[in-house]
Amino acid sequence: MLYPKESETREVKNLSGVWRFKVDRENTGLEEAWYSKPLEDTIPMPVPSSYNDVTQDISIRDHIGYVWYEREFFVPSSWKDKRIFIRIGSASHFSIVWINGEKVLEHKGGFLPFEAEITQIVKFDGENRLTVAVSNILDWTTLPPGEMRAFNDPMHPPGYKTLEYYFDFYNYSGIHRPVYLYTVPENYISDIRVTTDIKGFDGEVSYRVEVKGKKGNVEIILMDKNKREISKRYGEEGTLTVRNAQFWEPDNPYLYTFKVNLYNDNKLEDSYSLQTGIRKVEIKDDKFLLNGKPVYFKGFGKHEDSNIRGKGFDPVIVLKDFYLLKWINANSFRTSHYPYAEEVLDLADEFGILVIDEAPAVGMNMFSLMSPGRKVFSEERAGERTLEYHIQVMKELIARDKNHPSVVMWSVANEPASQEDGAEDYFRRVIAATRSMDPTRPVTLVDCMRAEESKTAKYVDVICINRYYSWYTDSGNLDIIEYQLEKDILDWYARYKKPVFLTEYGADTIAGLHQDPPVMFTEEYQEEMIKRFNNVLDRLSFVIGEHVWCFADFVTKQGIIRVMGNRKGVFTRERYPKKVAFYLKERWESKKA
Ligand code: GCB
Repeated sequence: MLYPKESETREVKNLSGVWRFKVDRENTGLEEAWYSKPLEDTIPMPVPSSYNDVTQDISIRDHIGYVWYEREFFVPSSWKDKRIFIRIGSASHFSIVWINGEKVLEHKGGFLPFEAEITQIVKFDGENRLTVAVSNILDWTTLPPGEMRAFNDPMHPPGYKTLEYYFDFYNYSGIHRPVYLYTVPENYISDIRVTTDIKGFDGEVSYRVEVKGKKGNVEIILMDKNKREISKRYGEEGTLTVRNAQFWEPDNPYLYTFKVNLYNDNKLEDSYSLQTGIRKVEIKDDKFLLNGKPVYFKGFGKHEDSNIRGKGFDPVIVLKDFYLLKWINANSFRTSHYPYAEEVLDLADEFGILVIDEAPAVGMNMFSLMSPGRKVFSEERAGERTLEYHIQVMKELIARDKNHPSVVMWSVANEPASQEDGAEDYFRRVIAATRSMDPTRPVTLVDCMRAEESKTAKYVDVICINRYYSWYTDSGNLDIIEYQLEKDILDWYARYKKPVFLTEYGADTIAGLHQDPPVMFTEEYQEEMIKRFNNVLDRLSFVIGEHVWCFADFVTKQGIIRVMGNRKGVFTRERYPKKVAFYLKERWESKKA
């Protein structure tokens, strides 16, 4: 799936801005066909943004079910001989789209784009009405999963219901990423897949172009950073060799431009360009190799989360995060716990940040931990339908992100109940499907169980584990960390003989709280805890990375173990550094890349 981009043959119209918005309080909008005429009693709402924190109305913030968005747009007459698409970057979690009252699209999944061709539906002689209904309800056929809980007890009024979910971030909802209208010509380039390899000093750029309509003649032009042509080739499939190539890596994120031209009857019909980095990733002898050299991952698990906007895409906060990553000498992050905006990955390519790209499969464990005996990976919960959908999500994720040099590994899930028998077959199949869709990148699953319990570790390329010694267990006892962590990691390695990556460790820390000797929630405790963890990592040569949890404080659902959200950020939610940030900056400056 190609990102909408302008070119000699394509136009893009960004529909972001202030839309009309209405909460479907009784969830009757579909039945009453609200899409058939302009919405009544609306309020203004920004797109993209989560809607939850924008108004002062608690019933909007906490609404469960559909909300409706609407705006008008015009289609220029110059678009008459073009194909026209509408594309929504993401909306959480289930969306239906109408144009002039006609349904054009339905999509399940809150973190990936969806689009439809609307050439035959749009009007050129007047306003077009765009209506989008978005539901935030989760169930066992969505990722992440969740469930509606009905209370049939005397202490709750009749009909009282909540949406339960078992992941640790707030279920922000709404249209979260930009909405575009764009054009392509009658016959057009519908997809491009670029893979790269390294042969000595040379780079190999292999590609496959898909064309919809008349095939014509496909021309490929590879250009250097200064847009100078360095290679040219014809055909829908092939390989270009770049002599003495510049390889993409964090210290030199060199991007080439890969331009595709489609000619029909000797006339340029379509043109699309993307950025590509020549690089190779592989796992060899306990090491993660980038361009043949071992990489040590330094960085964070993150969230798309900021005040007021929630999960809404905002280039200001996104850029701030990249400058902070560079400032602290990080070289990587994980898109915990869902795919991030495509614009984020473009910037990761440009900034030279390695990305572990994670599926929205999170919250598939607490359920069984909280209610022993009840299984997640069973037919009534994460069964065959969830599995099929999970594979579909991996397909959509790979379709979207396959060409990013920054994406170096897929993570199929965060902390599923890997100890359950049912998890084995489930993840064996998800991982096998992922590998077959993209054989060029390693695949992992982020585990929180013990080495001997995990039934899924044998299928992954890298053992990724999350650990909270001295926090959730042996709370306050910093001295226990090194003993427990070392034993634990050695056990993983002894059993699986695979590189180990500590993908989460950290402590809730309220910026401004200080005490010495350190106690929990102070800035000193966070720093000391992370130092002790790092002592162990430094002793074990098969450890390939450390991602502190979390990059910044973020909002969670309310509950007694969260004080205005999860405070394990190395930066506050406003992106101010806590004490530990200065320690990490120094450590990562000298730590081998
Ligand atoms: C975890 C989860 C993450 C939580 C974190 C915590 O293991 O992967 O989503 O936020 O722990 O702080 O509890």
